[in-house]
Amino acid sequence: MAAQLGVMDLVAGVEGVEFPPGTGQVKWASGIVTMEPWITPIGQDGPDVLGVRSMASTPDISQIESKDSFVYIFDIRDLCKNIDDLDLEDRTTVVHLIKDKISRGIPVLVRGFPLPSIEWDFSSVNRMKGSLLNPISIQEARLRMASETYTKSPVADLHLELKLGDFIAAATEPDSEDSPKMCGNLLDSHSVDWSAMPWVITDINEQATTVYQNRRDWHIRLNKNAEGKEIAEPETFSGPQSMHPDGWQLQMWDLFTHGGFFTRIHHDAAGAGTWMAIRVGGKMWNLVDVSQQGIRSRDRLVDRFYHATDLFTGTPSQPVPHKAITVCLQCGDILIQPPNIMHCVYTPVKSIATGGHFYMYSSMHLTQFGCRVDHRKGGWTTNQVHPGASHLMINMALALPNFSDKPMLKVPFLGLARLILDRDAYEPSLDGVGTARYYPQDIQHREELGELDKVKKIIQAVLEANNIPLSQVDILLQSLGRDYKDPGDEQMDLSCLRE
Ligand SMILES: O=C(O)CCC(=O)C(=O)O
Ligand SMILES: [Fe+2]
Repeated sequence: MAAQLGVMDLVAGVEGVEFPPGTGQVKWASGIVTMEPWITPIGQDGPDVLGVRSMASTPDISQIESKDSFVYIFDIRDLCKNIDDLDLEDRTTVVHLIKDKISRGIPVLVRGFPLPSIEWDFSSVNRMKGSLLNPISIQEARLRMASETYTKSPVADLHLELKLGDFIAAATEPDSEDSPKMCGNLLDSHSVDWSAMPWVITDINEQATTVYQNRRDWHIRLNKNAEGKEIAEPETFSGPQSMHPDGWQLQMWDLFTHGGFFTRIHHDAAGAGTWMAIRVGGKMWNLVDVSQQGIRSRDRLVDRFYHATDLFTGTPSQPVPHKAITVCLQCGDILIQPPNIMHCVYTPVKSIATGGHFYMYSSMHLTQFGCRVDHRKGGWTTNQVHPGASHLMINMALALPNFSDKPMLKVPFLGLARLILDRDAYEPSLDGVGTARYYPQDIQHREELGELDKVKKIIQAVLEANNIPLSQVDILLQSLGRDYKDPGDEQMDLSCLRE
């Protein structure tokens, strides 16, 4: 695929190879032409085709003046003297800029950021993932079409199990009666090779920093014997020692996607920020900024996120005030999404992307709202549950004394306070699938409970030192920021945590 002068050819050589002969094409607002999704009901345009045509008609980022855009774009080479030998001053400037935008709910597109090159072939994927025989579970477009009617009914299973190598081969296998072609997406296969973690991301992974800072703590609640007496346990290990694997796996993963796969509109789960870098191929990425205009209540805003799930589906929806923009992501691009940004994605050629989730103190008000959306409507608005996420948030609160010498914004702090103090109000809803249940003896559960005792004290001490009564936290959180995305500029004084 050529990526010259910003014009990508996304159709050359794919018909009859990645796409069955006769697949239609669609022209996007930027002029880029791609193949349409080829999984459709016989003789009609299916929901994926309608969704992609609707995406294609939204303005392209290149057509919007930067002052009118809700996405912030820069080329890394314009902000750094030498990207091959980066100095701390440039690194600090860039990271500060990204954190500032993300904390305001503004997606950032970094261009010109080279990552180690890989290919969609057996040897490259074998090196990345260690085996082509490993079983994987993919989302498959034909199964989804069969299971989902794009009405608000529960989604039946759209997953298919196969070997990684067979999935890689299937991208270019022809459609035949004996073996129908598949169109799949392997999401969130956590990264083994971390060499492609961009430094702009390492420096915003604050959840990882805090797990390090808490390495000497021990807060595990002790088990009790039959008489209710605590059973002593040696503090053999210190620090968070029972992290759910998801807590580190969510940090970096690889996405392998067949040409023609459409991911419908969603926001990423657990109030996480997300980064995404293209390694092979490209993606048409539609960012949707749901507006709070005209409403004050956060619950009504949650309803807007719910109704926004009808956008780009070909199904009429309740009107949802929003802005939408298309970005054609290609190699060298890193898209960094704040929590809550809704997006739908079309992959017009076989692609590999590396990405991950992150949490930052300065965007905790966005995380708090995102978790609230998941709690009320998660079964519709998102495609994931992150069982490791709440322990990461607890770790961020636990590490607060380490930040008592740095500025801490008030609105994001209040977001974190709510997540900790009123945890049940933020449990993700799985719409009938059931919620995560732990055995009380489970070390992970006992550690979270012990840590919660501690972090509640930390949060309450800070609130008290800043003269904020508990009853005011939610009220302040909703009214201090003009928009739910606004972190404000008021600071919280953490000096009471110095000792
Ligand atoms: O690439 C895709 O199809 C979807 C990616 C995405 O939105 C996600 O991983 O959350
Ligand atoms: Fe997503």
